[in-house]
Amino acid sequence: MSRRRFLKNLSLVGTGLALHPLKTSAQTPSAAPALQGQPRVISTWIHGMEANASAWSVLESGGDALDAVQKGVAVTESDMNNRSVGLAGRPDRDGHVTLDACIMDHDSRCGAVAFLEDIQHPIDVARAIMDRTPHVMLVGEGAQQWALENGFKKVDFDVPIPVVQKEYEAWRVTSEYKTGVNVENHDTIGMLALDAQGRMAGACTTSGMAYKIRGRVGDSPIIGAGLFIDGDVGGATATGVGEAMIRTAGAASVVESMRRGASPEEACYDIVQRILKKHPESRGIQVGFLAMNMQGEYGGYSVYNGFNYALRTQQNNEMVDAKYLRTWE
Ligand code: SD4
Repeated sequence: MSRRRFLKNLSLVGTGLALHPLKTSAQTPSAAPALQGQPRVISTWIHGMEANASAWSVLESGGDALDAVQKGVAVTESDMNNRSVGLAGRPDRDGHVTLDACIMDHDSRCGAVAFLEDIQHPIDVARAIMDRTPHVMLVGEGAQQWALENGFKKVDFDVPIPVVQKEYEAWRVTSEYKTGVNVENHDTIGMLALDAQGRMAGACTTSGMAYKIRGRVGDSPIIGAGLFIDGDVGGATATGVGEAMIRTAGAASVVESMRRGASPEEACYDIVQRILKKHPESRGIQVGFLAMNMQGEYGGYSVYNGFNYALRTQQNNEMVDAKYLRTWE
């Protein structure tokens, strides 16, 4: 099975290269260490270290993975230096910061909020929608109205924050819009946690692509695109250009690959391959996936180099470089 998958994947790499003669550094997936029976948490990018620390405080005291991921990503939402998660993020092209988030557990319970303004913790709103409504997702004005009726408050500082407003005004001079994700704007946080009782949960939160069209919603609040958990199999989350994840039901596809026997890293590799196949003009499009199965194996894979994730277990507290297909030119 493993060898067949590997050969099949290699032939896809070949096809991709023939169509798109980009510089490639395709790396072969390998099995991550299994850590059965112990809690663990992984999350996207360097800010994941701090977010994991908060999630870990829940996990190490025997807490619920769902509480852990909510508490973990809320740290990044509060970070006033983060330009693509939370209210210190960059605005849309009309100057409004709009937030997207979702949360999901091993029982397929989930909540999501999109196009939300002026509320500091969209992940808490997503959790509240999950816990207190018969729905999965609320958006925009209606989401804000529901949140205010349910105990959330609007922040009392200026949004965009002054430094971001200044940058935005400079951007407006040219108003050049690129959907790229690069070293300056790759900060969405996606987190997956497995607790000591073997329950898995995930969370994803973002202010989305900088200077997007007003009303644009990416993958991050969409169950199945930016995040998916199935308690029989495992979970996956994504970062990068959200349109690519939505077009391929990215996170759900990763979970389905694991269901068919792929390791987490192989499953992430599969979806990265599929995205390239479906996106002939994929030059400069970065996407990165993280996955974990119910046995505690984990892995990641991205289109371009540079994607990394934070790992916290009883033994580890470190950044891991994901494998990738291509290097930036
Ligand atoms: C989006 N996926 O809104 C998000 C952006 C992102 O790292 O992940 N940036 O498309």
